[in-house]
This record gives sequence, C-alpha cells and structure tokens, in this order.
Amino acid sequence: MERKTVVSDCMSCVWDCGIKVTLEDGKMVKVEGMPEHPVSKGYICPRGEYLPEFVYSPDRIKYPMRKVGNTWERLSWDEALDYAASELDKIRTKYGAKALAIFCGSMGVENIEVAGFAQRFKSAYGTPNLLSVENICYRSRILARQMTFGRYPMDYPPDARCIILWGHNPGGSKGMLRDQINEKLDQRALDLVVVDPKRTELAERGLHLAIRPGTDGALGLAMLNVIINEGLYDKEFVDNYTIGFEELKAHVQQYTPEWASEITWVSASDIKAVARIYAQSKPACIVQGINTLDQHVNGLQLSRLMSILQIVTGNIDKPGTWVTIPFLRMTDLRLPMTEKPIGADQYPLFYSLWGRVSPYGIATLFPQAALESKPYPVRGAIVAAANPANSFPEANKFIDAFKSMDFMMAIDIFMTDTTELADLVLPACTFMEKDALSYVHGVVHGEPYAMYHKKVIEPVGESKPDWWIWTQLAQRLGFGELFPWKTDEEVMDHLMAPSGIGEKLKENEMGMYFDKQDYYAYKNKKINTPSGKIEIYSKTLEDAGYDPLPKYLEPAQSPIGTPELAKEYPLILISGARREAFTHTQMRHVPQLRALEQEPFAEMHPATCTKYGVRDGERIQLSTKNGSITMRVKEEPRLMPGVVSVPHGWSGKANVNMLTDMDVRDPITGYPDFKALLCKVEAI
Ligand SMILES: Nc1nc2c(c(=O)[nH]1)N[C@H]1C(S)=C(S)[C@@H](COP(=O)(O)OP(=O)(O)OC[C@H]3O[C@@H](n4cnc5c(=O)[nH]c(N)nc54)[C@H](O)[C@@H]3O)O[C@H]1N2
Ligand SMILES: Nc1nc2c(c(=O)[nH]1)N[C@H]1C(S)=C(S)[C@@H](COP(=O)(O)OP(=O)(O)OC[C@H]3O[C@@H](n4cnc5c(=O)[nH]c(N)nc54)[C@H](O)[C@@H]3O)O[C@H]1N2
Ligand code: SF4
Ligand SMILES: [Mo]
Repeated sequence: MERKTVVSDCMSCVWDCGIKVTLEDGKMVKVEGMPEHPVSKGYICPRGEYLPEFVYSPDRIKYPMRKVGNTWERLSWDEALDYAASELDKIRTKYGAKALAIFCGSMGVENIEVAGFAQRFKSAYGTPNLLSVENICYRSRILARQMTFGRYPMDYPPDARCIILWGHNPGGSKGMLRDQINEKLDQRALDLVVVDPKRTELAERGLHLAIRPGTDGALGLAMLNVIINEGLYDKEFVDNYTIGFEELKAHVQQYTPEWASEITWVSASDIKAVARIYAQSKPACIVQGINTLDQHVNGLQLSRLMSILQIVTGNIDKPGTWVTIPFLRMTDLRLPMTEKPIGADQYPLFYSLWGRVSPYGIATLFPQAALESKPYPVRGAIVAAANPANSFPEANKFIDAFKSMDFMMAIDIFMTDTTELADLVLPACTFMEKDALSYVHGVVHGEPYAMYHKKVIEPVGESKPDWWIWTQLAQRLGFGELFPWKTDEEVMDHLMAPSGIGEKLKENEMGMYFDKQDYYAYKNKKINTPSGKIEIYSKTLEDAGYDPLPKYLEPAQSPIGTPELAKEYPLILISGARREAFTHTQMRHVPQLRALEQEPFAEMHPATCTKYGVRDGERIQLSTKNGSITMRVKEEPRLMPGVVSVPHGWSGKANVNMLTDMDVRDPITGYPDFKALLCKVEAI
C-alpha cells in the first residue's frame, strides 16, 4: 500500500483552510489542519475533517442523467452534451439568447474557475442574464465600501484592540476567528462587543448588546451621535481625508441614544458605553455580519454606516482596522456584453458604479421573468454550483419558475432541491478532484494570498471539472474557439497569467503566494472616488435618488413599523445563523456531520415558548404571510424574547425560504430581507 500526505486547502466554504491530506493508494483517508498555513494556522472545522466522507459519499452524482417521466436515465457524456447543446440552441433560436438565465451559487463565486467559466459562457452564448448569490450576499458591502473609499478595504481583526462583532457569530460561521478572539480575550488583549439578538458564546465574554433584529441602523447612528458630540472622533483623519463630516454631524443630531434605545431595545447607557469604548480603544475593527446587515431593506446603507463609523474614528488602513490588500490581477474570463441583464434598470447602481459594470443581473427578478415574461420571457436555465430552489427567498417561486422552463440543466456534485427540477443533470467533480485557484478567499480574509490548489485525487465516477463542461458545451454551440483549454493546468496558467505570480505559486511547496497588506493607502495612494476623498457624504447616491447619508429605516415588517401585520404575526423571524456542521444546503448526507445536527430547530426564548404555548422539543408550525414550515422548537435562553431564529439550508417542510419574501428588497441592491420578518408559531 502506498501512503503519502499532501498539502492542499479546503474549499468547502469561503475560508479556505490549509489542510494535510493522507492518501492510501491514491484515496483520501484522513484530513487534518495545516499548522504552517499563514491564515488558518492549523484550524479546520468538522466539514474539513470529514472531507473524505463528503467526497466519496455514495450519494455523489456519478454520471450524466436525463429526466424521463419520473425517473432518471443514464447518458454518456456525448449524449448529454449533445442533448444540452440542442436544447440551448432551440432556446436561442426560438426566443433569443437572453431567454437563458445562468445561476451560480456560493461555491461558484468563491472558486474563480467556476464563476469565470459561467460568465464567459453566458456572454459567448449571448445572454446578459448571469444570476448569482452575489444578489443576496456580499456584493452589497463591496459596493457600499467602493462607493465610500473608491476601493474595497476589508475588516482585518487579528491586530485589533477593540472588535465589534456586529451581527456576526464566528462560532458558527468562521471558527478560526472565534479561536483567535478567544485567545486574545485569554490574554486580556481585547475589548469585545457583540451586537446580536442572541447572546452567542463570544458575547458571554464581552459586552453584549441584545438588539431587536433589523434595527442596527438606529444603533450605529446613535453611536455616531455620541462619538461626534463628545468629541471622540479623529479630527485629523476626518479633516484631511474625507468629505461630508459637517453634514454628518448635523444629520446625526436627531439620532440620540435615548431615541435609539426605544427602537433597538438596547439601553441608552449601553449605547453610550459602546460608542465610547469603540472610539477610544484603538485600533478598532467592526466585523460586520458577512450577510446579516446586507440582507435588509436598508442593507447598502447599513454597510455605509459601518464604513462611516470606521472613518470618523480614523480606523482605516492601519493595522487592526479595515485594511486594503494589494490587488492581484487575475485573468478576467468575461467577454464584452452590451445588453443589460434583468434588473439593471431597476437597480442601476448595483449594475454599474462609475462605469464599473457588474456581471450580474438581479436574481430575485428571475421568477417574474419566467412566470410573467416581465420584462421579457426567460425560458431556459442552467444552474451551476447553486441551489436556488432552497437557498433563495420565496423558494417556492423559484421552484415554480424552474418548473416552467422549456429546458433546465444543472451542474452539481449531489442531487438537490434544484437538480431535481432539471431536465438534465451533469456531474461536476469537487475541488479535491481538480486544480483550482484559491484567490477570492484571501480577499475576504483581508490577507493577500493566493494558492495554486492542485488536484489531489482522480474524479469520482464520471464527474468532470466545471471548466471542462462549459468548454464542451461551447464547442457544440459553435463558439469553441473562445474556450481553447484542454487541461486543468492550461486553465490555471491562463487565469494566473496577468498576475505574474504563476511561477512563484508553482515553485512554492505549498503552492502559496503571500503578500503584505497595503497599510496607509489613504495617504500613499490616490483615492478613487469622484471627489478624490473618502466620501462620508455620497453624491453618487444622492444623484441616483438615494440618501447621501445613511438614515434609519424600520424593517419592512416589524412590530413597530407594521403593527397590523404584527397582530397576526407577533414574533420576529431571523434566519440563517450558520452552523459549523454544514455549508448552506450542503453536507446533510454525510453521516458524521449529520450526527452533529440531526434536524433543524427553531430557537425561541423559554418565556416566548410559554407565551405562545409551545414546549421544548415539540413540533411546531411556523408561518409568515408567505407560507408555513414545520420543525421542532428548542428553548434558547440566550436568544432575546420575541424572536425566532431558524437555520437555513434544510429541505422540504423545513426550508425557511418558504417563509421569506422576495418582494421585501433593498431599493439600491435588490437584496431580500432574510433577517427581520414577522412570523407566528403554533403547536401541531
Ligand atoms: N458553517 C458555515 N459557515 C459559513 C457558511 C455556512 O453555510 N456554514 N456560509 C458562509 C457564507 S456564504 C456567509 S454569507 C457567512 C454568513 O456569516 P454571517 O452573516 O456573519 O452570519 P453568522 O456569523 O451566522 O451570524 C449571524 C448572527 O447574526 C445574528 N442576527 C440575526 N439577525 C440580526 C440582526 O438583525 N442584527 C444583528 N445585529 N444580528 C442579527 C444572529 O443571531 C447570528 O448570531 O457565513 C459563511 N460561513
Ligand atoms: N433564509 C436564508 N436564506 C439564505 C441565507 C440566509 O442567511 N437565510 N444565506 C444566503 C447566502 S449568504 C448564501 S451565500 C446562499 C448560498 O446559496 P447556494 O450557493 O445556492 O447554496 P449551497 O448549498 O452552497 O449550494 C451550492 C451547490 O453547489 C454544489 N457544489 C459544490 N461544489 C461544487 C463544484 O465544484 N461544482 C459544482 N458545479 N457544484 C458544486 C453543491 O452540491 C450545492 O448544491 O444562501 C442564501 N440563503
Ligand atoms: S471552515 Fe471548515 S469548511 Fe470552511 S474552509 Fe475551513 S475546514 Fe473547510
Ligand atoms: Mo453568503
């Protein structure tokens, strides 16, 4: 038996932990953390540990399959690709190319090969309609920061003296940060604040503000009121590098801590205390929820507010604050596309900021295009590395929309709620079975690194890399010359070509390239906003008809904003707090991971359970005005009363996205509200 250990990285979620994989006769048998990895430093979560069970799961899709009646018929790759090409050709001929929508999920956008090929393919085919998780996650904050700083600085907490975890629970979503924070707390080297309706484990060790969901804007504005009125702001930084401070000062006078206390259910004295700690304990770093604040009707403005708090306290571009990382240029696989995607007119800034055009349309408008032909009919869909029939708001509408397609195909590694709806399913291989470029991961860490991730094992069954599938389709559709690559290595070389680091990556034992943060970029580099300054006041937003300074907006559904609705639906629903065992809708079929969490639970405070007549462990029906689901209740004394917290990613009757509402959207980005809806619970 041949036994060896190779270094690699886990791409099962965005954090990209370094791993050591033990192979026996070419088969993965064990995965451990890699202590030498500069970012993860040996950490892995259970999903990383059980990668072999995930990769070799008997449930993997092993060959192409076509739906015939209610069953799946096995096809050869040639048959499958010929069938796909002929159906895609029919769509283009019958309705025009833009009648095809292509979806890409989080595993797609985080792996630049997967999203890059989907992007290239859509333009070559001729449709502008690439729809992605970036319509519900992350791009909103990028846009808010670009608008404010002219670039994208990242929260970089490892060197901070004060950290505010604002709607972020690394215990569920980023274990390595949880461990780092715990270590700093042990050394008494950190002032920690946690803003969360739940007293998370880390909140137990810091100052916890139990906030009414969806009211973070009121808290942030009141903190600015205190910081500015008490003279705790960084005058030198504000005077030299920003515009709009005087307007901000006048604007926040209305937002007193006493006013915010009524709204947020946090005491005025706690608001003042946190404002003072944050402004005085330096360097300070707000780590905003990776999606928590974005998925709100005022989401983009909330991200702007977080930026403004960092700006007025001068916590920008210094170690332990928000930092800029040098930009590694990778090949953009995009091709020119002049036609605008659906939603570009309705959400013009999401589509284009200062001429920088986003590759994405607005995914929440897909059901309307499919079912009502508005603004025009979409009749075909390709879903790659995404599970929108589960993960998108009002999943039932996505399901109806997919069912209405003339042709739908899915490229995935497992059967999912979405693949079940397809006419054709093509088996992709996992990142363990192909080369990949880990690059996006460094950006989201605020750590400038890239890693050439090498194939570790041979593809399972007949599965293929995503790039290969798009390439084969392109050849059959008559634009193969735009997809000339034949091997993983050719693809990687092409992606890395403009970066100039390809050779370095290949030479390095770990396939790793590591750079330094670009500290003090505001002094040393041009600020790429229209004014050449950091823009507290955004003329860009004003000119587009939005608020130039963030205002407070009640959630679209709330006991205060919509009291009539609250009579029937008296509880506040938050969804999608991350659980370490799963990535979104994935991994529930891995027995070792499922053992960690057999089923989903709706968490409620014991007093709320008593008030609404439900008991710990009992099955309940949970309803919003959009639908009902069922699951068991878990009494959770750490969650604030009046709130129900439901995990996302579970299927069927437990899918929380049967409750969400795609019409509750941020007017700037089109993001849905996943965090503050109204619901009711009933014992069943
Ligand atoms: N294990 C695991 N990790 C993941 C993922 C996964 O699926 N599984 N997904 C990855 C992805 S794509 C993303 S986007 C990130 C998500 O990461 P985040 O958005 O940072 O989500 P969480 O860290 O789960 O923290 C959400 C916290 O916000 C609180 N909360 C809910 N509503 C509100 C509110 O209105 N205001 C405030 N202040 N707090 C609120 C919840 O109680 C919870 O503790 O996680 C990433 N990491
Ligand atoms: N209610 C509610 N809903 C939410 C959220 C919430 O907080 N609340 N969070 C939202 C957020 S932030 C996000 S990012 C989305 C995530 O939404 P999705 O990206 O749709 O969710 P995933 O379950 O990660 O789906 C990824 C799919 O890709 C497949 N896959 C994995 N690797 C590969 C590969 O290499 N190639 C191919 N072709 N397929 C692969 C997986 O099997 C899986 O089916 O969910 C969102 N949905
Ligand atoms: S946190 Fe877990 S799933 Fe994410 S990259 Fe690290 S080991 Fe993999
Ligand atoms: Mo996300």
